[in-house]
Amino acid sequence: MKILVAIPSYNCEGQISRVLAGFDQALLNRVEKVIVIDDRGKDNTAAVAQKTIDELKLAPKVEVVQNDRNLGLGGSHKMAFLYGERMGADYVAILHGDDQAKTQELNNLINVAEKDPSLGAILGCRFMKGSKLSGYSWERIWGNRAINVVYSVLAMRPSLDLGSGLNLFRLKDLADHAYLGYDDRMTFNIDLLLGYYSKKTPLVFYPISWSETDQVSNARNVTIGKIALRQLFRWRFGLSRPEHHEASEYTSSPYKAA
Ligand SMILES: Nc1nc2c(ncn2[C@@H]2O[C@H](COP(=O)(O)OP(=O)(O)OP(=O)(O)O)[C@@H](O)[C@H]2O)c(=O)[nH]1
Ligand SMILES: [Mg+2]
Repeated sequence: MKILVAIPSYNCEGQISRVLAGFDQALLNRVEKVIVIDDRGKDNTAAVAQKTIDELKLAPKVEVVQNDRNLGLGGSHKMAFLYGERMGADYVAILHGDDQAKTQELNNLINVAEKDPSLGAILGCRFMKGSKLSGYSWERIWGNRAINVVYSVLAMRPSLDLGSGLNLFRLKDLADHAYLGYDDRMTFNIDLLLGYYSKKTPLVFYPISWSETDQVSNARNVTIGKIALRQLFRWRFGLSRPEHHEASEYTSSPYKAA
């Protein structure tokens, strides 16, 4: 089981060290490679990540790459999936660079994939039995829960989280590159989930911890909520409109410290 861990990071200089400190030798032994993806934010995420890698002696398994332009959260997923494909990985794990998830809980998702290799995705879930939320506003909790109910009813499948910051994806189920047509911004995971539903890809939700401490929130909840409902209704009535994108748009380069 060859796993690439990708850490999409945009203005995460204050959190990325904590995320990287979560990679102990035992976890590193379970993965092939870890890339911190600096998505061209305005801060020193890449330099701070590189300094942490040097201090914790995480190289060569852990390295920093910079997207060749700001690709967005969705675009960063696409870049990571293509990167994983090129290196012959079986799975890509996505871990947000803002330390809202717990790096060590990646072990739990890998355990599930090892137990059941037929699963196409193991999705970290913030809103189920066993999930641990801290510092997360009740508006966001109930806003997410409400949309999850609407999704579960219309998709007729339990939809317990539309996109957390800790997930494990099997590349075999993504070989059709349908994801290239998905949103490049904050609702990529929603398009991906609906795509899995269309393809009847076996997937599970797994409880994770999720915290809000010193992160700068970029997510515009109401806007994302509206897009989530619009995407669901388009999907339900067969009116989904994939965007036209080429794989060549999603490239990155190894980070070179100045
Ligand atoms: N906002 C934003 N985030 C990006 C971008 N590229 C990568 N990311 C990363 O995508 C992840 C999710 O973005 P967040 O803004 O934290 O969104 P969120 O976690 O859904 O919302 P919060 O709970 O407010 O943090 C973070 O790790 C970001 O660093 C980008 O272009 N814009
Ligand atoms: Mg976040």
